[in-house]
Amino acid sequence: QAKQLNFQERALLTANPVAKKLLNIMTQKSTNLIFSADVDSLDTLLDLASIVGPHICAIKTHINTFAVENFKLDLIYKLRNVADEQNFLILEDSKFADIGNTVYKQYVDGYHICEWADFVTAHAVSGPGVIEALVKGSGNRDRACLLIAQMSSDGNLVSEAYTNGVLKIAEDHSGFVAGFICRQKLSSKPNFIHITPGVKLAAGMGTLGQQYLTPDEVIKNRQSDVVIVGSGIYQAEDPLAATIAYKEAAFAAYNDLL
Ligand code: BMP
Repeated sequence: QAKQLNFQERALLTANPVAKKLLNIMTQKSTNLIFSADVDSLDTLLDLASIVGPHICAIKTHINTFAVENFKLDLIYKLRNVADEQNFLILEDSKFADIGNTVYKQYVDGYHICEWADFVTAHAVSGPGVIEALVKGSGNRDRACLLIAQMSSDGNLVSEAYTNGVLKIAEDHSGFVAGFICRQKLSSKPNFIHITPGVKLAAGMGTLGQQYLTPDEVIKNRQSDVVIVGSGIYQAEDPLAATIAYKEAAFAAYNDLL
């Protein structure tokens, strides 16, 4: 098997500042684990972030899932501080999918995502205008997006041709696209980071159509770079112990490939 470039080597080949930061953090902290903090409140999210922070390279949020009644946006700026102190990035999983003009408003005005999220997810279904909107909304901040190239849910409509179209758009906008949300390695270009949700230590079917793969399957067999774990951590009896278990499993699988 040909020698793979490690994260540190790939950071040197990456122009996007967020992709570079992520690759460097993964090297420094020995972790290719993103925690998907799909909890009920921003207070709980902040508590968990402080506990698992040393073991993750990024936290993934869904800012529009918190009940509006007691929503306080200032808490997300506290998360920004924790992220800076503990050296992890914030990935807001907005899955932008509209025309550029609407995406610009969602990114800049709605929840001020451009201010606090290092990177965001986007569908490419509407074409490259979504990326152009995010570039415009980012201004001179260090920002990036991940394109959703494949999905983990049962019966999803993503075809091979669609995935190939997403790759083409990413290549045409590689200054801003840091990589992909995907089920396996899709591109041999070292600057693109492959990030995979739908991960649990026990593979199988989850609730509402979610399909789980193990960290070993995702990183070693499918050669993705990073795993995203949500309920495997926040539903665990001991979220810190679970975080460490996922971190060690995913990083050992990465080391096995080198
Ligand atoms: P969990 O590990 O609890 O199944 O959470 C997975 C997370 O990843 C969720 O936040 C979900 O929105 C996200 N996700 C996914 O599960 N599959 C995809 O294809 C894309 C996602 O962003």
